[in-house]
Amino acid sequence: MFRYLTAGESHGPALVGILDGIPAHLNLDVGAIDATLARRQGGYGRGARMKIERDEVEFLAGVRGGTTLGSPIAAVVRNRDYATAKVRALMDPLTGSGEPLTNPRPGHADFAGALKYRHRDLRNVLERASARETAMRVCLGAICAQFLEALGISTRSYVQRIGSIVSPEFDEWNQTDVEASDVRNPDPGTSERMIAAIDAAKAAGDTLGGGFLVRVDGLPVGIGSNRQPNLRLDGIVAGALMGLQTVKAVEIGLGAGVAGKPGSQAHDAFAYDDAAVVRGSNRAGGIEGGMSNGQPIVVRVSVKPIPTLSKALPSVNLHARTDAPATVVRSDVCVVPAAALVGEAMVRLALTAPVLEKYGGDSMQETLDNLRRSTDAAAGLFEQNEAENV
Ligand code: EPS
Repeated sequence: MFRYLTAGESHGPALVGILDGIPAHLNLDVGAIDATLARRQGGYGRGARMKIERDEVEFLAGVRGGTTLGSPIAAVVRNRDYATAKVRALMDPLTGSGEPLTNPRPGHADFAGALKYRHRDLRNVLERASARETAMRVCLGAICAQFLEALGISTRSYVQRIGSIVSPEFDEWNQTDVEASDVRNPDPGTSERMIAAIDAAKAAGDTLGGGFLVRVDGLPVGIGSNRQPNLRLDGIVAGALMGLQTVKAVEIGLGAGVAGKPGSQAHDAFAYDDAAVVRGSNRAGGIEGGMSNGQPIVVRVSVKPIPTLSKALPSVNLHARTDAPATVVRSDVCVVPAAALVGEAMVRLALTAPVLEKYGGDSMQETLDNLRRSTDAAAGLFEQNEAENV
């Protein structure tokens, strides 16, 4: 069974992650993991905290000489902010204390979490709810990226929307154009308009949401299952993305747009091209019957504007029991570019489990052998006569 866990408060000493179930003998490129962590820290619209942090992975277990051992992988990303005396006094695990935060931010975990855990200081909720935690998800997802890439499965994304600025749709795009854009959109004109929108929101004391598209190439047919609801690949992918802070909607393929289409315009017709079965479209987004169908997986994700506004929203002071503006803390204006990278990580983490369920393997060699046998069998299925086929 493949599984992962993260722990860590936004201003505590570190973020910690455990990844259990990655086969032995995966050669890890640690530089690539750190480069992915650095990309998540970028993006136009990030706040002052990102000038303090320089996220880097440190392995504590499961890796020797740069290669996975098959044992649980334990990883740490330290919070540099914790090095300051002020933050340490607030957050030291044994002695930390400070003035309580009392005014919940509408849209944040503050209010529900305070009542749920019986915390009178909202800091005890917001520390874990903070999207700082996504640095560890990206770290673990970057390990999964290397596992999946060894199997020929790659994942990428671009930002599709920031506030009211909507990008043209790209079926194909050049990833270097995405990397060159501060808002991770491949079109320079769209990027400029998105940046201007973020500047305007910042000047108004406001925040902006938006959306991103994630695409997976190379996923073999038959990942996920129609056997039970919780095994369906669409549910697994959507659930993972909905588990990311700020995400409010996930669409696969045509998504919500399918509701208005007649059946004749909603599906992907089959045809033969020489001996190969081909499809002229990918309206299903690569998933049919809860299983991958061999086409790219295409997922669109919508995220809300973050709830920490410098021009505070109306709220209450839960201690004084009066109306009062929401707590204002240092924060970002727009996190959509970073969220796109975390979305990629969530998709990789989500796919690793059903991929391992199908191919298994305690070592990379075994997983790759199983994959090869399975794809060979699928390719030859209708070439053989029935007797050979059993
Ligand atoms: C966040 C608030 C900001 C962000 C943080 C998420 O942190 P701080 O309160 O320290 O300024 O920078 O994001 C990160 C630290 C990160 O690594 O993404 C929040 O309240 O969610």
